Amino acid sequence: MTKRVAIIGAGPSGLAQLRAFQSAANKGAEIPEIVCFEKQDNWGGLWNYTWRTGLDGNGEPVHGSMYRYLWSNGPKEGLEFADYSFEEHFGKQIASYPPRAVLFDYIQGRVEKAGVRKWIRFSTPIRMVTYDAKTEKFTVTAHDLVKDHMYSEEFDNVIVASGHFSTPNAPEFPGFNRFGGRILHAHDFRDAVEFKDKDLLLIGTSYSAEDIGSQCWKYGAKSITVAYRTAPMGFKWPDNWQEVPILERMDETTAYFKDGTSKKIDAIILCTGYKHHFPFLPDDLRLKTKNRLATADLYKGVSYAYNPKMFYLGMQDQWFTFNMFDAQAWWVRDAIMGRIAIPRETATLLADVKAREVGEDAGVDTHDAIQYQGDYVKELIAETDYPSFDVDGACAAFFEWKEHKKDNIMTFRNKAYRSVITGTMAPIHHTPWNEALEDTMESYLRN
Ligand code: FAD
Ligand code: NA7
Repeated sequence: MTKRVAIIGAGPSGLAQLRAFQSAANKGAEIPEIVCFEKQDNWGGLWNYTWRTGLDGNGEPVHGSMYRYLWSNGPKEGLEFADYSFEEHFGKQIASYPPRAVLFDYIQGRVEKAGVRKWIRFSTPIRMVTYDAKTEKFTVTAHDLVKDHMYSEEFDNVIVASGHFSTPNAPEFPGFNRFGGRILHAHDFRDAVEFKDKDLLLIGTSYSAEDIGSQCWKYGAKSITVAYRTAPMGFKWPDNWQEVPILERMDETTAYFKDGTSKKIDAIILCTGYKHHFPFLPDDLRLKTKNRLATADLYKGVSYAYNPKMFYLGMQDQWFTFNMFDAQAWWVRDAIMGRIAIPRETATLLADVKAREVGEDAGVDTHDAIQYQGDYVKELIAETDYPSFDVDGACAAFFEWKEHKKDNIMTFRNKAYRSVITGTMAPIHHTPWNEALEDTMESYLRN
């Protein structure tokens, strides 16, 4: 009997998995039957933009955390697919920090070419997955939202690719109940124009705070105040931007910070990160991990140590994204197809996890973290037929990017990089990022 494999989610990770199986079939291999379940009505995961927040039209939690005007937060040369270059997709080299719509188009181009849409059941969230040790099968329960019909099917393997930047970590601060302005989490941020002429308070110091703050600054916020728990971001910010120690309390109009200072505020955005959240998984299959490079309990970063027939993609914190998901998907495909053997003993699998944690913890700075994840990508690629590419070249692009951000946080997106896949240099974008208020695909590609 042909093996059956369930993939949960058709974002970049799930699509990498579909492409991995299709590529093996293309080379003449007999592949398992693949069923990908996607709760949204289109593919692309977070890159599939929605104006919605809260619950969607079906009453499901909105997955999307991306906003209008989002441009890639790192150079595209760090995420390029090794089997599908930007030049192949766009017919020319393009600038290095594409807006969301451009990256969505690129992700979509590869899977359209591969012809894998037929494997996806859209508008179908997974409600539950169970495992029967006797039959060694998973039972996957899905909800067809179009027919409003729930059903269960059996699978030999399950691959969870449901992402982990959609369920907010949303702390409460004293006085939030009294504050008269809007309080939202980054997950619900959509359009910076809403905050034009406003005094904004952001809490958190990572990507969301940096980028949402920058968007709001670009589209005319009156001032940006960022409250940090551990340390400020420390970039050279514009004059109307300040970093302050953590918020102690709010009243109707004003924020009071730990250093005794205060500021009148119109709206608060919690840029406090996300939770790994798998409401469709029981205790024995559910990954519990912090957002880190060496995830808990995943052998080789993908195979669940307590049931190695269950896989997770893209659960790491991410410097590398699309090409790392590819490296993982090719490896998982080969494990499922018996080309790679996974050790049987749980202790051996957990020892691998421990070694990865020690490796990550040995790093002292972001340079080490980037190299660590680059080395992980290399490790997986070496074990499959995913086209090898210059991963160290991609690391070098990330190192340069970090320097550009240090030089000027509002101009780093005006820089260009060389593709590690085709060797071509990207053009400098026709308009500096802070002046490019119109960022459709048509306007971005007009180089
Ligand atoms: P997701 O993109 O989250 O896709 C998961 C999919 O699973 C979704 O389609 C979802 O609908 C589906 N799903 C979830 N639950 C279920 C269920 N129960 N049943 C069925 N389907 C389900 N990365 C970059 O490389 N560059 C960037 O500039 C960048 N910017 C980002 C900006 C923001 C605001 C965020 C939040 C992330 C950003 N990322 C960026 C990182 C992002 O995580 C990856 O680019 C990528 O989207 C991860 O892909 P994924 O498939 O693992 O997860
Ligand atoms: P991250 O990278 O997980 O960062 C979360 C930030 O929130 C980080 O600065 C934390 O501060 C801060 N945080 C978390 N909890 C609190 C509380 N209780 N109080 C104050 N500050 C807090 O999430 P992002 O949303 O920025 O980025 C996620 C992805 O989205 C990223 O990969 C990008 O691609 C886009 P800490 O430093 O721990 O003190």
